[in-house]
Amino acid sequence: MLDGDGKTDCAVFRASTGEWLLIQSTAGAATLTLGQAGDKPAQGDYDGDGKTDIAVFRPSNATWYITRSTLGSTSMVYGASTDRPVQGDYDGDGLTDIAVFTKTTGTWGLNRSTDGNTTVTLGSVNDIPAPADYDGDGKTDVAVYSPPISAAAGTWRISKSTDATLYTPNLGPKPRRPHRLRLHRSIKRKASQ
Ligand SMILES: [Ca+2]
Ligand SMILES: [Ca+2]
Ligand SMILES: [Ca+2]
Repeated sequence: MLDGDGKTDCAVFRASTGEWLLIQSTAGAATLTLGQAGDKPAQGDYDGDGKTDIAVFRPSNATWYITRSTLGSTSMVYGASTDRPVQGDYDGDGLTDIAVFTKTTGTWGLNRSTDGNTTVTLGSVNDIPAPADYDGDGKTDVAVYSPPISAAAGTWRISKSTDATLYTPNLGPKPRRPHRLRLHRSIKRKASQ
C-alpha cells in the first residue's frame, strides 16, 4: 500500500539500477530511485502512517536505506554483509522493524521499534526465512521453510508470538507424481463411470 488506500499496489525493484517501478491504485504509475546494484529490497511501513516505504538493505556495508513516506529518508547500519533482510512488525506497534536472518547460524536479529533489540534462533543454512503474522495477533512471527530433501516433504517451523511455542504444520508427504497427472487420471476414471 504505497498510497495507503487499503489496496495493495504493484511494485517492482530493478536491482541493476535501483529503480522502483510502481503502479498505485490511486496515484497511477511512478518511478522512484533508491538503491544500487546488489541491494536487496526491504520495503515496509517504517513510520507507521499506513503507506509502504521503499527501502533497501545494502550487503556491502550492512546498511539499510529507507525513504519514509512521512518522516523522510534515513539510514542505519544493522546486520552483516551475508545476512538477509527479514523486516516485519515483530512487536506489533504498527511500525515495520529492521531485522536480519543469518543463515549460517539460524540467528534472527530483530531491531524492534518499541521493544528494542533482540535475537531469536530458528533455522539453518538451507532454510528460507518466511516471517509473517501466522497467529493473527498483529505481531510478525519468526518462521522458516525447509525445502524438501529427496522424498521427504518440505517443513515449516513457526515461532508463534502469542506464546512462543513452535508450530510445525504438516503439509503431507511430497507427491511422487505431479498433481497434474493425478488429476488427469481421476478425470478419466469419472468419465469411464
Ligand atoms: Ca510509511
Ligand atoms: Ca514494530
Ligand atoms: Ca503473530
